[in-house]
Amino acid sequence: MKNYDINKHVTGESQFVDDLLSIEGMLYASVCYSQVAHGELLGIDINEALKIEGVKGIFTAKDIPGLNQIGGIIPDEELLAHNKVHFQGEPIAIVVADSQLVAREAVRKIKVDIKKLKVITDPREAYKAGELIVPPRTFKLGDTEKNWKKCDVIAEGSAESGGQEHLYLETQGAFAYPVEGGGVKIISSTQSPTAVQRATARVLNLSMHKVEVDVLRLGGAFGGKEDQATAWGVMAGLAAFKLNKPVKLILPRQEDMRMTGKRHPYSSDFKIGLTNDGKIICYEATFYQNAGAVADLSPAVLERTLFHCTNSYFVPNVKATAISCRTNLPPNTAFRGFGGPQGMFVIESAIYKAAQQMGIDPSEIQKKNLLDEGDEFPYGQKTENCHSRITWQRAEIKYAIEDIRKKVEAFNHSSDIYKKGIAFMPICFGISFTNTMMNQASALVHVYTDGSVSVSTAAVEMGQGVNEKIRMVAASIFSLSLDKIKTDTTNTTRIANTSPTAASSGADLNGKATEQACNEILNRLKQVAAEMLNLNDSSKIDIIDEIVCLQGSKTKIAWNELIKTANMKRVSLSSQSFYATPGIHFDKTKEKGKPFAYHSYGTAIIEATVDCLRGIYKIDSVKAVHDFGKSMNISIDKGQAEGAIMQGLGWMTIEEIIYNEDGKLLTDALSTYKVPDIHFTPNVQIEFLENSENPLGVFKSKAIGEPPLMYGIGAYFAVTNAIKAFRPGMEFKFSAPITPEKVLLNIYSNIKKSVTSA
Ligand code: LUZ
Ligand code: MOS
Repeated sequence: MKNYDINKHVTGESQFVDDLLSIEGMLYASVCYSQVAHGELLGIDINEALKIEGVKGIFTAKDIPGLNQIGGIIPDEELLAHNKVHFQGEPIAIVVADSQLVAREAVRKIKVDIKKLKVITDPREAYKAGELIVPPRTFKLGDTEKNWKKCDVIAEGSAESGGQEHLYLETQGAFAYPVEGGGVKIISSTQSPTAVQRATARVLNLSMHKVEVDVLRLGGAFGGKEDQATAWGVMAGLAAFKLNKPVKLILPRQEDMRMTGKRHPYSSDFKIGLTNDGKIICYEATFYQNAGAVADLSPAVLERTLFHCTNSYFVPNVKATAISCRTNLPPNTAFRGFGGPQGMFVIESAIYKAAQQMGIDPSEIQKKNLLDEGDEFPYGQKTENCHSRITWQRAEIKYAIEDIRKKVEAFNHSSDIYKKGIAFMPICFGISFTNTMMNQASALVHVYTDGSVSVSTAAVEMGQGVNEKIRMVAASIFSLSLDKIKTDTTNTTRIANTSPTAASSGADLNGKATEQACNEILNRLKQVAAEMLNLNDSSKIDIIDEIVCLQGSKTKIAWNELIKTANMKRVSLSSQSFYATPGIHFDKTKEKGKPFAYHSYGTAIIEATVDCLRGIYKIDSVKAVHDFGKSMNISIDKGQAEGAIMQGLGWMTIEEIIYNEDGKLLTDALSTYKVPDIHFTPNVQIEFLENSENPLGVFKSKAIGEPPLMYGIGAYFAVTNAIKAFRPGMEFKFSAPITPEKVLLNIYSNIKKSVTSA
C-alpha cells in the first residue's frame, strides 16, 4: 500500500534535476535579476562580467530569437526584462559559465541602470490606480439587495490573508541540451511539461515538435511549478540552443524565494445577514487579490475564490466580486487550493463576526447552514451526493465534541494565563480545473513481450503518489502484480498537449485515461485467449491473477503465454487513450454552469492553547472526518491529508511573507520565514467517511491533493476563540497569519483601557 518511491527517497536513490549525471561539456547558468521593484531599464553593462574566465555567454532580451514572451493566460510576461522592470527579482540576464560559482560571480559583475518609478505593493492601492490584470468578476445568486431587510443581524467587516512560500524541497530548475536538427530537449522540474514546451518554442522560434520536455519527478511543487517552472526551463533551453551545449540552471534557495511568486495575499470586505436563529440570508463580499506584476495564473485563481466564497454553506442570496490587482511584487501564482482557501477564510470571518454580535458560538451558525442535497451554489451547480452534514455529524460523534467542550471549559475555568479554544472547519472543494478545456488527459500503455507493462501519462509525480495510483489502475485492469507495471517519465513526445498536473485532478484524469487504454489492450487479449481456447466468444473470459480464466475457473494459459501468443498473431500490445471529464461546462457571460465533476467534503475540529501573556500558542489537535470516496491507497491519501493540513495550518498561523514598501522581500530565508516543523505538529487524526463511493473519480475514489489544506483555516479561529476566553468581548481584526506577535497585539493593543478598568 505504500508509495513505491518511498524507499528510493529514503536511500537517496531518487533522482531530481540537479542529480542528473553531468555530461561532457556541461555548463551552468545563473540569473541576474532586478533589485528594483519598478523602473525603466536604461542599460545593462555586461563587459566586466564577460571578462571573467570561464564565462561562456551572457544573454539578455535582445538575444532572444523568437518572442520574449512566456505569459500563460495573458501574454504580459517577458522572459527577460526589456524596457522596464516590474518587480524585485525579475530576470534581466542569463549568465552561462563552466561552473556555478563562476556564473554567480559574473552575475554580480553585471551593471544594471534603472530609473526608479513609483512602487505599489498594496492591492487596494493598485485598484484605486486602475491597475487591474483583468476586469472584475461577480457571481450572484438570488438578490441580496432585496433581502437585507429580512435579516435580523447584519455583520460587516474586512479580512486579510497573507501570501505563502511554496518551499518545495527541490528548488526550481531545468537541464537542457541541444538535439540534432536544431531542437532542444529539456529536463524540467515542472508540473506542466507542455507549458515549458510551448513557451520554449515561442521564445526560440521553433515549432513545438522540436522541443521535447521530460519530467522524472519533482521534489514537491504545491502549485509553484504549475506556471512558474516555465521561465527556468525556457532559460536553460535558450542557453543550450545558443551555445549548442548542455546547460543546467538550478535556483539557489534564496533566489528561488526572491524571484518566484507565492500564494496570493487577499484583502477583502464582507457583509453577512442572518435571522435571529442563525440562518444565513445574505452574503456579499469583495475580494482584492494581490496578483503581483503580471497575470501568471491570477485570473484562474481569482475565479476559484468566487467558486468557493460560500465554502460548505448554502446561502440563498449571494453577491461576490473579485478583483485582480496589479502590484510590483513577483507574480503570485497557483498554490494548493488555488484561491479557494482565500475565499473560504472570508466567509468564516464573517460567520465569526456575526456569532460575536449574536453572542453565540460560530459553530452554531456553521452547522445550521451546511449544504444539503440539491442546494445551489452561487455559480448554478447543485450539490449531488452532498457529504457536508454527514461529515459534520460524524466528526461530532467520533471525536465526542461534548467531552471536548467540557474539557476546554474546565481548563479555561482553572487557568488564568493559558486559554484553550475550539473551532470547527467544514470544507467543500470543487474538483475539476475551473477552465473546462483543461480537463483532459491521455495515456500510452505498452505491454512488452515478456509481459511487463509500461505506462506513460500526463501526470507528473511530485511526491503525491500519482504514479503509484496509476500503477494500481493498470495492475487492477490487467490483474497483474504491481511489480509488472512501471510508470514512465512524463514526456511531451510520448504524451502531447497536456494539462498541468494540478487542481487535485492528476489521478482522476490520468487514471481514467490509463483505465481506458488498459481496457482496450485487455479486450484484444481476451479475443486472443478465446482463439487459443477455440471459442468464438470472448465474453466469458477474464484474466485473474495473471491466469486466463473461463467463466471464473482457471485455464492453463498464463499472462506471459497470452502476451507471446498475441505478439505471434500480430495483435497490438499498445494503446493510447484520451479522457475528457464528461458533463462539465461553464458560461462566463452568465457566470453559471456545472464547472465541477464533483465536490470533496469534510469537517475538522481544531483545538489550540494560547499563552495569553506571551502570545505564543500551540495547535493541540486537528481531528477530521474526510470524504476520500473509496480510497485507492489509504497510506497515500492519509499522507496527502496530513501534509495539506500542516500546510494550511502554517499559512494561517506562523508563515508570514513580508515585503517592504520598496517591494523587497524581507522574509527570504528560513531564518525569517517560519514554517511548521515537527514540534509545531499537532495531534492529527483523520477518519475516512464510510460508505462513500464516487462514480466520477478513478476507481470510485475522490481527489485528495488540495481539499484538506482548508482545515487549517480552523486553526485561526481556534486561536481567536482561546483569546476570546481570556478577553471576552474583544474585537478582532481578521488578519491571517495570526502570528504570536499578532496574538499579543490583539490582546494588548488597548491595554491601557483594560488595565485601568481592572
Ligand atoms: N490550476 C488551474 C489549478 O489552472 N485551474 C484550476 O482550476 C486549478 N485549481 C486548483 C489548482 N490548480
Ligand atoms: Mo495546483 S495549486 O493544483 O498547481
